[in-house]
Amino acid sequence: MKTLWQNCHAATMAQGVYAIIEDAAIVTQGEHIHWIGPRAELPAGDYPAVNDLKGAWVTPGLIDCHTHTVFGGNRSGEFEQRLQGVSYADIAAAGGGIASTVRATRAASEEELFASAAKRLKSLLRDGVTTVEIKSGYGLDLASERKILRVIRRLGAELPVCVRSTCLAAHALPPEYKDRADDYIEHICTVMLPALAAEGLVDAVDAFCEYLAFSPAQVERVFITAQQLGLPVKLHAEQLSSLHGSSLAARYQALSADHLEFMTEDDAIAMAASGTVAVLLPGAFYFLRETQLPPMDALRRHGVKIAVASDLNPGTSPALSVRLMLNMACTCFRMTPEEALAGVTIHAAQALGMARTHGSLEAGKVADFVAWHIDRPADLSYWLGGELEKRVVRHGVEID
Ligand code: DI6
Ligand code: FE
Repeated sequence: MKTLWQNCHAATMAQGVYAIIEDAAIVTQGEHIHWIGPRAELPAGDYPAVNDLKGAWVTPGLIDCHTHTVFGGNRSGEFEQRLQGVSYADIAAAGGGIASTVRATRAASEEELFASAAKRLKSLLRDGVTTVEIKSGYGLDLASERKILRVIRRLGAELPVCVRSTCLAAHALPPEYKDRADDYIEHICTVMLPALAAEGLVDAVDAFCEYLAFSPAQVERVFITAQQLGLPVKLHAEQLSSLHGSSLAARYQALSADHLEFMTEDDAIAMAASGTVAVLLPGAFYFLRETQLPPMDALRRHGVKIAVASDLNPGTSPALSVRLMLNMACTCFRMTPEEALAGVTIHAAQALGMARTHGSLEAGKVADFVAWHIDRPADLSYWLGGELEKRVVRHGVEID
């Protein structure tokens, strides 16, 4: 059955720009967009269901392409300590930081992890998110990573959102492998990834390439294993220092390299050549009070596609709003509202390998869209948080 949605304007985001259609009409059929264009050109036909969008602006459903939504505990206590003058290094030496989240995550039941992650995910959904990527990476042993990945799958099954799962076993060194990083990488490649992939729990593989995490050589071993398993790769790269992880990611045709504050122009050239998306994470930049900006000019000049994501995690980006990330991308990174919106739609879809079916309003794509009661698309980057009046359509059906 065909459904007509009309009395709206559309920012279709095709080709990564607004590509506005004023006084648009959208015809959905089942889960897909059947036709979209100016209402004056609507094909004659029988539309048994007609929805009046009352002048709303329609955009693709938002896509948050980098989150760590599933974790135990939280670190607001550490945040408070740091503001009282305790250093990050002192906190880490006392067993805090990422290690404390790993302990809390290992101790939590699948049920507890699901309940806490569902609350956070619902918060993201209130911003019109219809697709989200969630990483493991706070378990760091086979059973705990499996537990997280199963929660990620269950979130996708039970909440009205398409969920992509990424295995980030190479996030940090677990305590039982202290001073044995190569052995842990070996364990990931020979035991964890093959088992988790065989169980159908993994859509992509990620790693943290950083002097305080894993070296490019170690990351490369993870990438080779992922490719043998037929899984696409992504990388946390150039967040705190320049190890050229983003160039390494490009060599492995990574879907994305993420963070990138310390990347070089040569890294940008390599990413442009391989079509690797630059995922910028303004929440982490802001929360860490980073001052090194990602090289926006080089990314633009070389035509690297830029996505924006929340990085929702307990240590460096406790961000529960994607629209707030749009504002931060504009204020912190000087992205335009148009670039920022492309960053949470079509370019985010590309960062997940889903651009053929998601991320823009085009005939043939999945009918995931949001009708916003706003004056113009820039309002999505303009307002700082809060909630905007909107209607969300997922797979052609309106959801609450
Ligand atoms: N980069 C980050 O900012 C987070 N992970 C990563 O790879 C930090 C995670 C944490 O501190 O819990
Ligand atoms: Fe991250």
